[in-house]
Amino acid sequence: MVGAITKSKEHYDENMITTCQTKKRVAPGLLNFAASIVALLFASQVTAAVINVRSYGAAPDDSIDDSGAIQRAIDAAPDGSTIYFPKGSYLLCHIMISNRRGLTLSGDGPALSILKHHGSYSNIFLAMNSTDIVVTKLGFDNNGVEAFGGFIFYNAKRITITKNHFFDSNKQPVQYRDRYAWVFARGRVPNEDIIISDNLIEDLQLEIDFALRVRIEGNTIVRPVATAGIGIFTLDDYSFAQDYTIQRNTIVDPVVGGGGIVMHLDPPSSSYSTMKSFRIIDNRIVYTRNIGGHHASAIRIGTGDRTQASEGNVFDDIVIQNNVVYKDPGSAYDFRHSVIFGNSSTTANFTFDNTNVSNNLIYYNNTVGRRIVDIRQQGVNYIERNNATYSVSDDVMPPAVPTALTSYVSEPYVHLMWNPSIDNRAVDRYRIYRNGANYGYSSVPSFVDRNVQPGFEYTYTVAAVDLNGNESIRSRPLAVTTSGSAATEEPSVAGPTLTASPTTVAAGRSLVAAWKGLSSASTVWVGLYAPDTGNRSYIRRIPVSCYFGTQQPAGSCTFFIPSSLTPDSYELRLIDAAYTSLATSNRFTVTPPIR
Ligand SMILES: [Ca+2]
Ligand SMILES: [Ca+2]
Repeated sequence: MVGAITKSKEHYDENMITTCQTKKRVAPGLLNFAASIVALLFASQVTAAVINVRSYGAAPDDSIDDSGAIQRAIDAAPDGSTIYFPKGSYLLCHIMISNRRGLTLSGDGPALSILKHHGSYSNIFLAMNSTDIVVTKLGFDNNGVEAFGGFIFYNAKRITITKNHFFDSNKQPVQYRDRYAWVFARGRVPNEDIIISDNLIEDLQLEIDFALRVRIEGNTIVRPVATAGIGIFTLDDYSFAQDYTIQRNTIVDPVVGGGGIVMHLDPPSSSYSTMKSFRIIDNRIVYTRNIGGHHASAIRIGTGDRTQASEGNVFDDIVIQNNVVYKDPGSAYDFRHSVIFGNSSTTANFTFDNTNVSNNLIYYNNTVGRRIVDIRQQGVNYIERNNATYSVSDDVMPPAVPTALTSYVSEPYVHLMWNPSIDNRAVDRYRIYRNGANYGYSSVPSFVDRNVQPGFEYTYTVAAVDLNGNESIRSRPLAVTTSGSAATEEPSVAGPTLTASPTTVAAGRSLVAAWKGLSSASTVWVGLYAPDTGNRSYIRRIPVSCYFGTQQPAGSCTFFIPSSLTPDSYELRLIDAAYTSLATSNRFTVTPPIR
């Protein structure tokens, strides 16, 4: 049936719940409610604190379930506390945050502190009637939850979810059931004031139903599995969703029932619902070269089935502007309807009022004449203009902006980490900026800055670069202040150092590369570079063993300068196998060859 999309009904159901793997739990209900009231009363008498889950018995990186310990830590935490997950992988499920206010869940970064689903409950966290919750710097692993899943909120207010990574180490079939990272479901009262920013979500979906004032910004969502990458649904009659800003997100391969961004009646027969004041702007929806199949639109609003009658529904004040849709020329995927689709009919009986679909940019080799924009039942004050289509033969799509740039302080260095970026083909490297200037490259989503002084603030941003040289938007900036006071004399250098001598050498001759302070046994090279180039752009390199023997903490090699090298200023770098620069030498001048 053309246009028929009905979501799987896999919403929260207490009857589905069994237990976590290794402990007996009381099903949520009056007992738990009473317990959380006790916890709340107890909590209010205690000063807010940082609660380390390990001090409540949680033990990472073993095979033992940590749900009980984590639940005890949360229940004992006073309002305003931070529940801290030191780095490691914790096993848990169905942690209840019930009638709580002012809790922060935080870790050492989404690559280091992992909360992995374990057992047969259908969720990792369930937050009921709770306000002022922050979730940050954590990795979540749905680990094969078959339906629903993830971190679920009901009746939530003032929730901030930022700098996390949600993934699934046990991927399930696609186009089968909706499976979530974060889901705000329909409870007694609307969810309000929700911010979801700077997160990476892979093989799972994001859904925010029945809510007021929602900001979904700067996230990357890869391979949603059933209905939508970012979905907003009514979930029966008399629902509403209002004041949503969905901007600067990247959605990759949403080959799902609905599309990349979807706001739908659910079920299509639902009535008397309002979806009003949506700003869907500056998002990128990307179909990679490896994706096939067809069905979804990039952005889809209205109903999943316009043959079903409904009444009293309002779709009003919807702006879909400046979005980019890119279909890689190698992709076998094709749209079944239009790229941006507003689905209604005289039977569905609602119109799209005060709707503006403008300045969207579509890279698409449209060989079958699909409509780019098709909004049915255009209502009052409908505007549609400047939606341009370009055919594409090469990769012009930069990678998604790196998310969740965080630092893990390990004095005296600054260790930076971020979520992997996603490209329609492949990310080649990451470019690190310090205080706004190009500072280096990394082939992996981390970087160690060894050239820092105590008592200084450094501001970093990171961009991803693909094989074609397309560079992403830079990440959100991260300011890191090193501890200690600013040095008044020559700072002691704790990291490796490298010197090149003499400082003038003719092409075709040699200089001496000398290093000290190497502590790692990993493969390290001395490379010849033009200044301000990436670490992969070496002109020549040799192992610090000078091709023989073993690597020593300190030593020197004779370094041959090719006779073909253009006379200019150059430098040597110590680089490891991951192309991280451990040290940069003094610069030296290469003069024309002596003939
Ligand atoms: Ca454990
Ligand atoms: Ca690309």
